[in-house]
Amino acid sequence: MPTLDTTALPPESLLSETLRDDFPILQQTIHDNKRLVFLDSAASSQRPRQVIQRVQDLYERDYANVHRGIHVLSERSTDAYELARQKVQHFLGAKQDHEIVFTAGTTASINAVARSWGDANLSAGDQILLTPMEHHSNLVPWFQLADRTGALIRHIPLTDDGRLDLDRLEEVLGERTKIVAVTQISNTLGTINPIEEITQRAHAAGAVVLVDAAQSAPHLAIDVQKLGVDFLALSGHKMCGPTGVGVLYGREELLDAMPPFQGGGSMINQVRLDGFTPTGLPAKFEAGTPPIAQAVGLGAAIDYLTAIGLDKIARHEHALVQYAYEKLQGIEGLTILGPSPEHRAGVVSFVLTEPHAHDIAQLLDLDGIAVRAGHHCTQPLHTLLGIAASTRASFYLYNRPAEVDALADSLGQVAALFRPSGRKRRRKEAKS
Ligand code: C6P
Repeated sequence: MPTLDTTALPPESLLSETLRDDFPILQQTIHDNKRLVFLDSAASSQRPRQVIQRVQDLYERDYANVHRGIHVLSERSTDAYELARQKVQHFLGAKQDHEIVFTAGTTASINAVARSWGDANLSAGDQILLTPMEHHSNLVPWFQLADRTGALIRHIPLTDDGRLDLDRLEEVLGERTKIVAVTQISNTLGTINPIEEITQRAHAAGAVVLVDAAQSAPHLAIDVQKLGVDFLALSGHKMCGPTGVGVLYGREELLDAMPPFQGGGSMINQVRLDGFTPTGLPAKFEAGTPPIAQAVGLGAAIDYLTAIGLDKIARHEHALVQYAYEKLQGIEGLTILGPSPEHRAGVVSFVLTEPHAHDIAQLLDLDGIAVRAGHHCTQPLHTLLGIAASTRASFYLYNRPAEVDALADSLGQVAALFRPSGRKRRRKEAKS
């Protein structure tokens, strides 16, 4: 029998029970009438009716290309698109709306900075400071930049429990460090990193700071001015918004000095037969037709999240994670990756002695539970931890304590099935 921690009590839900009704996709059953338990929001969240409806309304009433036509629909569409930019500005606490650039997502935003700011500011021997817990999107663009410029990659070491070891920051942060690129929340360990402290120390050393907010913007209140960050990247699809849209926030003076990273329509002031002059912010960085409906949908997602309150969402998820941590720890053979709940957000990755992460995910799926398995695009971190893969449950505002119970029950059964006694039973069942 699984050894579950039966003493852990479910937290009282801090969010309204009816909020879950906003998400039509969560109302279904799968695999012979099993209620869908969606614990894969770190990969991509679900979206509420309010967001779906807003995008549909735009397409049905107001849609046209933006900043181009002198006609009613183009004006309405442009107003909706620019209003979305202002919503992002307020959501992030940015000083100016033109510090908000719409991109295709976090990956696109980080690549843009590495290409545009990086190529203009780095040369051989300069240093790029990263961390071992970064997503590949916050590693590979910097490796490519290092290849182009001869810059060197450094890493902030980790503590044994999966936090950044800032006591050792001075070992890797020096006068040749040009940029510190760090995630605010690890998509694998769930660790919440102290961005304000990192930014202060990086600035004191003369480096700029880019924050990967793919996993934090959906879950906690962000104020870029208070944090002091220079660049910040996020994805709409992880925060109840549509796919295909993301944000690059950059401080005005940095964005102003950067060359455009793509050329085409909209980003020019004047084009001649032999050249061009770029226009100002933010259009300089939005070449071509932008993700109009997606940006408007992201604006609706921001309205939705702020009406509930990011602090309330963060507290709700923290209570779920605390509960999941207590319950899963009671499963024999299960190891949770990363720090204790007080240092983590709504992500719980784990390994079982047996079976492999992919098999665990498949067995959970048969019980209606959606989790992610693999290296979660953090291969260097998994290598550092000495594992090839892990299974990850991630929580969002629509998850409930009963879903943690379902996860723990199902996992307990998977673990029991693969213990030596369970294996004997499986062999017997296979023979009969
Ligand atoms: N992580 C996950 O399952 P895009 O794909 O551009 O929207 O986001 C990339 C990205 C960047 N940084 C972090 C910390 C992330 O978690 C992600 C996306 C997903 O963990 C898909 S791999």
